[in-house]
Amino acid sequence: MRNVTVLAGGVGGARFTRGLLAHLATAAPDAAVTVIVNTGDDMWLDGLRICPDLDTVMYTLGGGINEEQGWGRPEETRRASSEITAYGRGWSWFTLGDLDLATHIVRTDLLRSGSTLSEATEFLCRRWQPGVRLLPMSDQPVETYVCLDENIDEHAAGDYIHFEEWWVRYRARVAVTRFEQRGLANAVAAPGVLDAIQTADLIVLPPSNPVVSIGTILAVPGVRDALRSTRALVAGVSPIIGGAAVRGMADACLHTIGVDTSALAVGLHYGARSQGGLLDAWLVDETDAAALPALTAAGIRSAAAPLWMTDLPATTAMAAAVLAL
Ligand code: FO1
Repeated sequence: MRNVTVLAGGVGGARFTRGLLAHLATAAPDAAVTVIVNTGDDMWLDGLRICPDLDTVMYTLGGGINEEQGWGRPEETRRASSEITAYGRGWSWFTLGDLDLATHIVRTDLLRSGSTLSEATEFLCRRWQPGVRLLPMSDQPVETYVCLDENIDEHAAGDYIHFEEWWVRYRARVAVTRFEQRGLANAVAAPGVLDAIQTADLIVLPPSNPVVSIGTILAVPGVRDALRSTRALVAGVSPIIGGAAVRGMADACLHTIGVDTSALAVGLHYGARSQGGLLDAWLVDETDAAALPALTAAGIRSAAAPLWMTDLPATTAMAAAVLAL
């Protein structure tokens, strides 16, 4: 087990990867891990380039994450963002903490000086030392927008708003009709991304949001084909336990694309590699063990294990279960 590649979104992907690293430290000490991260949540805010999922993975693996929140820094203050709000600028409902702002300022400084997002990410990782190679899915901007199905505040049905506004301001409780990844047409996989998929021994789809996180990475030209042709085994971990999203509002996203909120439905949504899909294996929680026969019948090797990512031992055990599968 020398090369492991993870396709990750934010909190779920970061926490799982932390467990994976802990497990590999004993099970396969010479393994190298590459994490390909969704950049569809990225945006320009207050003149700064915000990359929520890259920062969540970097902080989580680098020891700088606010553990309760799963994003941002611990012991944060909001003095600068309060001042920005006092000017009537920015998003008052989106917390840019003072410590977190330093990351956005340094990244934006690098981007304005001509660095690519990959180069800026590598620079930031020199400080945080996440213990993985952290790759944005693309160096070209790709932003997820959602189409509102109803009027709310200053928005009307049919309007598109940035995913983060839907997610943070409205907690995904406003009905949307579709997702649009803006910029995809001009996006290419970032340097090293396709190679990390093609040369991996194992590829893991962690319990990130299958629609707006994993789904966005899969939409980058060439990624899905690389996953289909790689010699690596592709194993996924269900983000749904007992018919409910483990975290975030994945159920709202799945509903929008017409996929049931169940471990079985998401596994079938990714599909069996033997049937042109992505998965060789799919790990579900013990409460969803009833789904195993249907998954096996669909050509997806499956098993049940505890999937609540309560702490590091739990995520380490999850990683062990994936590798055993
Ligand atoms: N999530 C929230 O629920 N509220 C916030 O105010 C918020 C601010 C924020 C700032 C920087 C950042 O990197 C992430 C932030 N997040 C916030 C989390 C973010 O919405 C999610 O991590 C992902 O976008 C969804 O996977």
